[in-house]
Amino acid sequence: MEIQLWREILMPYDLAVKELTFKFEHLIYEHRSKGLYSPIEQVTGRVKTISSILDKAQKKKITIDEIEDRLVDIAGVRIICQFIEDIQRVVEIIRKRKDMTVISERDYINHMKESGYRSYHVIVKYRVQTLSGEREIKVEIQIRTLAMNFWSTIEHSLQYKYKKNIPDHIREKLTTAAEAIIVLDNEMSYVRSEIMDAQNSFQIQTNLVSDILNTIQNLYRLANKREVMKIQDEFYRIYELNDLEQLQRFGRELDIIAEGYRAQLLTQNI
Ligand code: 0O2
Repeated sequence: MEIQLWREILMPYDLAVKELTFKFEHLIYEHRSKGLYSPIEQVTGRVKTISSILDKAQKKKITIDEIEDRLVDIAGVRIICQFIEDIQRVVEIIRKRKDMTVISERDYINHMKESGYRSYHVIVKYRVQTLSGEREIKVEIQIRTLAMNFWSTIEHSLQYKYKKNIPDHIREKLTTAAEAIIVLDNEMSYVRSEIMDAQNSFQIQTNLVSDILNTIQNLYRLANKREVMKIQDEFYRIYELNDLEQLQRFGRELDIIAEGYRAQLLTQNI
């Protein structure tokens, strides 16, 4: 098949990967802007290269005509979570979504592959709109922890280096490392609530500081400059105390002050 034709075939897959990557990234944004812990830490996506598609088709004895139907990972999205518990939360989110339909799931976390590979795979159908109309694309979503991703990235590079024939002594090391990853993920689960609390309060503080700075900036247009500078100095003083409760109280008081100035301006304009 001509390269140009391949490019055309892969175009809707590229669109599906871009749209889904954006949508999952937006979920991170939504969680964080509400001061909530996001079960998704990072999202990446890729369209399989033509040579990798042909290699896989050859290995699985799939003819060129059958490729789009039978290769389910031409479009791939990878979702990285911090903790093993987050993976099921992400799977639930995917199952509930109206813009994609789950076709199948594979749990390589509870059923680790012989290689030591662990990840949760969900194959979904996803519709994209292209110049030639609507297309339904299969996308493989791989969901794994940061630690699982570390292992599989290294192992994938070694598979590539050794053309899938990784020497035994390296295989053994990879098996030991895979076991260490299981221990690491379990250990991290124990401290999950501690870490989540710390991250949540950090996110709440970040959002709060950004709101306070916006309000102060707006006050410069409404109020006397000297008074706003006094408010600003008070903000710096409280910020340095590193006490979220005091910062929240300051934020509430500032809102009342800003509201007062806005009301004053309205009465002046009547
Ligand atoms: P690439 O280069 O990542 O695209 P099957 O349906 O069982 O006949 P298939 O279709 O390979 O076989 O499905 P499977 O086993 O679920 O694998 C799908 C993808 O998961 C692979 O795609 C890899 O991305 C990843 N994967 C599966 N097993 C391993 C493993 O042992 N090590 C690593 N690092 N990744 C794995 P590709 O096309 O093999 O590779």
